[in-house]
Amino acid sequence: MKAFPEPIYVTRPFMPPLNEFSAALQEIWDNRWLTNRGPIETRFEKALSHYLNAANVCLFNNGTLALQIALQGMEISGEVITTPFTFVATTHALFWNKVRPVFCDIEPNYYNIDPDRIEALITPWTTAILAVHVFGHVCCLDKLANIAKKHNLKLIYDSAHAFGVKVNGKSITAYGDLNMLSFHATKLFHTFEGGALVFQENGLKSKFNYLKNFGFKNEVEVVMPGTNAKMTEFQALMGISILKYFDQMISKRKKISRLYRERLADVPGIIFYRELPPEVEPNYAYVPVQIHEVEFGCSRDFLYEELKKYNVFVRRYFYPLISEYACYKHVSLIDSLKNAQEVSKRILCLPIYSEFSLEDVEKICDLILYIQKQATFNPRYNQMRKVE
Ligand code: T4K
Repeated sequence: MKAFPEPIYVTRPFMPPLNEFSAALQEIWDNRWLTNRGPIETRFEKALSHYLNAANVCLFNNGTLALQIALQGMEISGEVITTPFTFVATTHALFWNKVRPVFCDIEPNYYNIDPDRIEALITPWTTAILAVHVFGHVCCLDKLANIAKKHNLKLIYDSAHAFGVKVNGKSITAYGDLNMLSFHATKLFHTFEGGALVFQENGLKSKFNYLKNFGFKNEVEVVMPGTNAKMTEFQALMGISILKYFDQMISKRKKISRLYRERLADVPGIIFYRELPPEVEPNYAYVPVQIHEVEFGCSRDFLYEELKKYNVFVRRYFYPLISEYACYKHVSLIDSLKNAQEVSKRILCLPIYSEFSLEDVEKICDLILYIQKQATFNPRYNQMRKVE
């Protein structure tokens, strides 16, 4: 098999046509207004509110700071029950608010927090559940809402992966007390860097606006110790420019995602997540598969390394688990995290992005099957097995 002539990454950002974007930049040049609540940010916020059908949207310069500010603004304290199978920023946002993360295991179908294990972890110090719609797979919304209500906990969703996902015709951001969205370059919808909070309680809006702008109420009043987490006009412009292509992007990604499933779902040892329920309209943000070494014929890590030789750079999102990172190893574990550990050892995210051709998807699938065939006879693989 031949290597790809150019590197194939797990994702590439969607770029709007350059002539369109550069023409739109004229407005920023004319305004000479670059940040601090410019007109384009205001326009983007309105456009998003409309797209998400949400009354309360607040923009930020990235998702991590958005989540940190959300926790601070909502006065979350003590302990928060969360998943270890996510990007490390989810837990960092708790840490920066001096809140103790209590890791709860995930369910094996979609890799989200297992609602049936949450109640056993609730203590008098628990103030919230911080769940993640990992890979854009929807959490058990009803179960989580019931637990939160029963125990008077805030229900916060890290929806960094879930922009564009709908449930029963409503945006995913309509569920829970608050949702954080990430618009990082690696997300299917991006603003270079960026993020947003979408929330139900009207009163939080001014608090979030203060917190992201040093706490300024006006020129002479600082009403709380805020930080700087403002979105720039350039970021907002990128958001507006991409929003109009978003539906097209999703339908392209759907084809890519389907093709991977068609080609690989029946291969022994390659496990796809369970098909999403009919009430969910997915965004096809990621193509996560699990590689089961015995049935597949080689390990996830061997496949990951071999693919690199063919110029294919897939990612092991999310390995290691957050609870295994040096900075969180001290967090005592109450739950066993057995599923999370298993999934983390086997997960591999395959390349998907809007401009990725179906021919290249076919080639990646052929390559995976080729590496599988070669593995048994490959001395490097046998060496790796001995070391393990
Ligand atoms: N919560 C969750 C569940 C999240 O997944 C994230 C972010 C957050 C919270 C925090 O949101 P932000 O503060 O980021 O808004 C990437 C992203 O940096 C991170 O945003 C994302 N999650 C995470 C899942 O993935 P890395 O370390 O894998 O990124 P990197 O730079 O290795 O990029 C991956 C691939 O993407 C590259 O191999 C090539 C391609 N790429 C990347 C960039 C930045 C491009 O083609 N162009 C680019 O500009 O973390």
